[in-house]
Amino acid sequence: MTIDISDEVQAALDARKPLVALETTIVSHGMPWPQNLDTALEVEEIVRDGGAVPAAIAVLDGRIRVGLDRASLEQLAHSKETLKLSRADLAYGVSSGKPGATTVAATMIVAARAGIRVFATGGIGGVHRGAEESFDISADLGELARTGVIVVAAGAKALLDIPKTLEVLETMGVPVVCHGTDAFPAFWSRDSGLRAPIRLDDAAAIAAFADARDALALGGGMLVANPVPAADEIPAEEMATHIEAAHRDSVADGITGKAVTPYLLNAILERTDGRSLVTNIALVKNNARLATEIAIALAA
Ligand code: PSU
Ligand code: MN
Repeated sequence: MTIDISDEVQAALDARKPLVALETTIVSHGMPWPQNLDTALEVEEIVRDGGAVPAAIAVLDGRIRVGLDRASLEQLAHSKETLKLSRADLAYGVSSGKPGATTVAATMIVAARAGIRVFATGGIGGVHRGAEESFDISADLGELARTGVIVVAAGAKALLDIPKTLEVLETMGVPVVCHGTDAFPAFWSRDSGLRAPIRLDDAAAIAAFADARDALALGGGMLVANPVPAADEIPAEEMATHIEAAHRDSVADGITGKAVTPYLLNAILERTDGRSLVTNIALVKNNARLATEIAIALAA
């Protein structure tokens, strides 16, 4: 086996304690230094304070690692060489021995192997704008369809094509549960203008729904869309101009493949003078809180 589980995570698994998986692409490619490391450490603290055990996932020295110490998180946060690993190249991270951070898709794969049912992140990948030309659809969507992990995210970024993203999720049979809202959230903004496919108002209801899916052996995961707190949101109208501009730049610069999402996140960070990052950090922490509550409800 190439999966190394930390002592803390293994002890929690053995004792059937609640666990929350965490991705690391958000650390290596999603946020700048040093906010990326600070946020990763604070998110772990939020999970612990809430009564669960955090399990950050990455590939280091040819081993898949579940449960990372500070030095490992720091390495991922600092290194320009860190690979962004999804389903297609997770095993390349292992065979090459290069350090790799895991996307939502790859984190789901590893979490499921380790027996962790809940995972907190910022936003999922989805159908990109212009996908009818570029065919750029994140592997995160296919993974949600096949791997049984509950992913808590602040919806999908408005720099994606949100209507198409929701259509693909529905086609693939992935439940989209909006937490405490009738509107599907758009990452930095609370309302994408699209309706919640399913609304549930607390962790207990979400856990009961997940258990009902398991009882039916439906397979696959689910997306829990948790809106950013109102105090931290940037309204959709305001984001729209920045997103348009960032998207135009990415096309003009010929950005393709896995470079697209990190490019857009950075372009928007610059265009909002860093405000998008403040919002991003707030929503990740908010998702860690809800994921912890869901993990506890599932363990009860
Ligand atoms: N959204 C963010 N920050 C991120 C990502 C998404 O706000 O860092 C990362 C996640 O790891 C997600 C990945 O799984 O980007 C999606 O990349 P792609 O679109 O290339 O599949
Ligand atoms: Mn892509």
